[in-house]
Order: sequence, then structure tokens, then C-alpha cells
Amino acid sequence: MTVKTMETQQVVELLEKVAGLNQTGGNDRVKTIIHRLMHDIFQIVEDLDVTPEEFWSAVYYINDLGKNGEAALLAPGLGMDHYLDIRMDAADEQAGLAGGTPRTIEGPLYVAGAPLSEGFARMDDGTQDGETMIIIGQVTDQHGQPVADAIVDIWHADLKGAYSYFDPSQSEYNLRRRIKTDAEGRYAAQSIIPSGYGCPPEGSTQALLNLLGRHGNRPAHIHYFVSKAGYKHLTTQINLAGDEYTYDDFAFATREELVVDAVRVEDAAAAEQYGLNKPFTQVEFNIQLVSTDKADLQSRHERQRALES
Ligand code: MBD
Ligand code: FE
Repeated sequence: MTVKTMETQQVVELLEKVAGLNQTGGNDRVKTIIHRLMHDIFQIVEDLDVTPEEFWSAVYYINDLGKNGEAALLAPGLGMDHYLDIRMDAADEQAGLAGGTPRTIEGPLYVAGAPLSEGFARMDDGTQDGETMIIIGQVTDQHGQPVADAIVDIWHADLKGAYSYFDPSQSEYNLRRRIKTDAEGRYAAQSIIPSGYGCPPEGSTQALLNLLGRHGNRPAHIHYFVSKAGYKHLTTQINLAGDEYTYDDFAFATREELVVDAVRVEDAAAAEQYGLNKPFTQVEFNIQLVSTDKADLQSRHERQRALES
């Protein structure tokens, strides 16, 4: 079928009324976006000859997506979070603010207000018998000078690939901590090596990924927010090397500079240094911040987050 109606007066006027362009009230930015959005959806229906059956299955898909609370999970799966990163990277480049440790996506599983400590934190509650992970690193500026008193806000999954708060079986703020860097800009944490994440197998996100012939897995990874006044806020993650999905992340968050080796340490003296009496795995992630006087770049973007006031 090759029915073309998009350029008719009837459809042009319909889109204008849909977006409230003939009304004085409302919000101009929303009107502009909805006008363009609905135009482009109509255009897809025309160009791809979308059938009523296809159209209504999409509508009820969105209903299910919302019921499952998965809209912010589908978004990274469809590359939207990574696309925003690509834009922010390009904007930084244009503003002369490129450089430092690369950003990558936040994901939907941050919880605000994790316990804050100085220099070191124990992140796991001791209930899971995982491989002990020691994370160490130094925060520096673009000239390699240590950044003291930076807040390193770290969160990661447990052995099931699940995150505390969203997984109510875990203790409060399990595997979530904020650590203030010491005078040398250093931070350290003891935790357990996380497992990779997989989308809920019966969920809406996985249902669409199946239709695309895609999996819904992420490699083992550790999320970071790093901030200090005077520096560009950094949202990033590290991906552990050697995971099946390190270079095949359904959320497109892997960047070469963010792939980190997890190194097994068998040396008893090294273990003793952290009060451990058994081998452990060390992960080192050094972070370079970029200075800026632009206040809006010094804090994380606003978005809905658990327990954020
Ligand atoms: C995660 O742990 C995650 O980091 C992202 C981006 C999406 C789903 C689960
Ligand atoms: Fe994650």
C-alpha cells in the first residue's frame, strides 16, 4: 500500500492542534517537541505502512513497560543514554572541556545518600561469600596533581547481578558507598567482585530485545560519580576485563579506557595490609578530573533517582 497523507492540509492541521499550537496556554518547549515527535511518528506510520495491529501492539507495549517500571531500562538498551553521552562529549570538545577520565552512562539503579567515609569504605555487608575485591585509585586533575576531598560515590551489583534497594533482600545501601579522597587524592574500598547484570527475562525490555535478536546482558561493572567543586562532575563506570560481555554490553557503556583488569593477589603481606587473611582481587581505577568554573557542569544532571531529595 502506498497511501500518502502527511502533506495534506488535514494532517498538517491535525498535528498543529495535537501539539496545542493554536492555543496560547501551555509550555512552548513541550509544544515544539510534541509537534515534532508526533509528526515523526505519523511519518513512520506512513513510510513503513504500519498496520493497525502493529500500532496497537506498540501502544500496549508501552503500557506494560510502565507497569514493569522498565522505561529507564529500555532507554539504555536502545542506546539513548549512550547517545546523550556522545552529545555531551561533543559539547565538551566544543567548549574546550574535553579530556580527563571518559564519562559513561549512569544507568537506572543509583540510590542517593549512601554512607560517607574518609579515604576507605567497606562496601559489602559480609552476607555474600564472594571473592574479596579491593578497589584503589587516585583522583588527580588534568596536570596530574592530586585532588583531595573529592567525593567518590561508588555502586555495584551483588553476586546475583542485583542492586540493593531495587533488590529488597539486600541490606540498606549494601554495595553503595561515598568515599572522600585523602590528602593524596586517594580512595580505597573493600567489597566483593560483582556479577554482570541481566535484564529481567520476563520483562518488557527483554521482550523487545528478543525481537531484535539481542541479549540483555551487561558485563561485571562498577559505577562511579566523582565530584568536587571547581571540577566537571564525572559519571562513569569501569568494566572488568575478561567478562563475556565486556565488549558486548546491551547498554553500550563500555569504553576502552574504562576496561580494568581484576588482578588476583596471593601475597599474604599484601592481604595483611587490608586486614585480610586470604587472597583477594585488586582493581585499580585512577580518575582524572577536568577543572571548570561553570557551576552547572559541577554536579550531576537532574533526573529522578531513588532517595534523592
Ligand atoms: C545496570 O546495572 C546498569 O548499569 C544499566 C545501565 C542498565 C541496567 C542495569
Ligand atoms: Fe549497573
